[in-house]
Order: sequence, then structure tokens, then C-alpha cells
Amino acid sequence: MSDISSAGGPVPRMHTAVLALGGNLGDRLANLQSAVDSLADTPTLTIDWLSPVYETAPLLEPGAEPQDDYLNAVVGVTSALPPDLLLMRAQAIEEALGRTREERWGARTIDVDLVQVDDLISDDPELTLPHPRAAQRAFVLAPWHDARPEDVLVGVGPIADLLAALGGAAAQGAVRREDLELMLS
Ligand code: A4P
Ligand code: MG
Repeated sequence: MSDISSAGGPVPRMHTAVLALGGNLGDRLANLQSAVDSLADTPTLTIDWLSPVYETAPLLEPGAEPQDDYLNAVVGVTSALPPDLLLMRAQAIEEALGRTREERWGARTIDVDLVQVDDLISDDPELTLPHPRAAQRAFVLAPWHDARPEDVLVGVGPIADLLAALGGAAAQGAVRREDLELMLS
């Protein structure tokens, strides 16, 4: 969708999104950083903010094999990509970083999820917005809250309240790694 600019030429509509990154295979920090770099290299996309990095206990499907701890982070972006193309870009970045999909919630080099886009609400299984499990996950809420304490999960509530309702980050085994940092190149 485009607006017509008074200066002539179409001005694409911009979208604001919150993305969650996580991985527990390989060089976890390098994979998070590569995902950030790839997002930053995406045409029309600007990274507005980066959260701190958290080390988090794996949240597993009942009965699943044990997994290593994850590194998780959250990123705020602005882009002309509509939500479906932003999801395609996220999945292409996952693939380029060696993501495979043998099992749901399986160990992975990188997962790039769309937590929310603008104030959109959708129950489309291909792209559910906001992400249906974000409100229950300290590995999303804690880094997001550190970066943007006033933010609201669209249609749900302030992320500060959601994190408090979980009992804080530590209650789910999420610990901020002060020694690790993501960079904007
Ligand atoms: N999909 C629908 N909505 C979205 C959205 N908002 N963002 C669809 C991204 N994808 C969305 O995703 C499966 C399908 O979800 C896609 O086809 C997409 O069209 P996937 O990335 O292939 O598979 P997945 O990530 O294994 O599944 P799922 O259900 O998205 O898993 P979650 O909920 O992302 O959980 N523990 C810790 N500590 N840290 C983690 O990061 N991550 C997971 C995965 C489990 N445990 C974890 C962590
Ligand atoms: Mg996913």
C-alpha cells in the first residue's frame, strides 16, 4: 500500500515490528549477530533498537528430549515490508543460518519470530499476530522490557505487567548476559 507524497512519487507505508531471536545450536552469539546483520542489510529496513542478550532455559514440548540453553534477544525494526514479506525475510535469514525444522520446538541455530507488527491482530496460522505465545515467555518479555520498558503487547497489555505476572525473568530461568552484546554495524 502506498501514499502519494506531495513531493511526487509514491511513499511506501512503513511498518514497525518487534522480532524475537533465539538459538541454542552452534555459536549462539554469532548466530544472533548474523541475524541482526542480515536484518540490517534488508532493503527499506532500519533497526531501531536492540535488546540485551539473555541466556534462557529451554522451554520444551512435554516429553521432549533435553536441549541446551538458548541465547535470546529482541529487536525493534521499521520497514516498508508488509508483514507477509517480513516473515519471508525472517525465514530466509533462518535458512541462511542453517535452520532445520525436524521437530516443533526442536533445537535450532536461529529462530526469527514476528512478535508484533504495528497494531495488527491476526489468527492466520501462517502469521499469527501478535505471536500467540509471547505473553507467556520470559525469553521474549525480559529482553524486550529491558530495551523498551513502556511497550505494550498489542491487544494483551503492558509487557511490564506480563513479565511481572510470570514472576520475572528468573522464574523461567532467563538471565541477562552482561558480558554479551549485539552490535549495529
Ligand atoms: N508462524 C505463525 N505466526 C508466526 C509469527 N508471529 N512469527 C508460523 C513467526 N512464525 C509464525 O514456525 C512454525 C510456523 O509458525 C511457521 O510456518 C510460520 O508460518 P517455525 O519457526 O518453523 O517453528 P518453531 O519455531 O519450532 O515453532 P513455533 O511454534 O513458532 O515455536 P516457538 O513458539 O517460536 O517456540 N526456549 C527458549 N529458552 N528460547 C527460545 O527461543 N523457542 C522455542 C520455539 C521453544 N523453546 C524455546 C525457544
Ligand atoms: Mg518460530
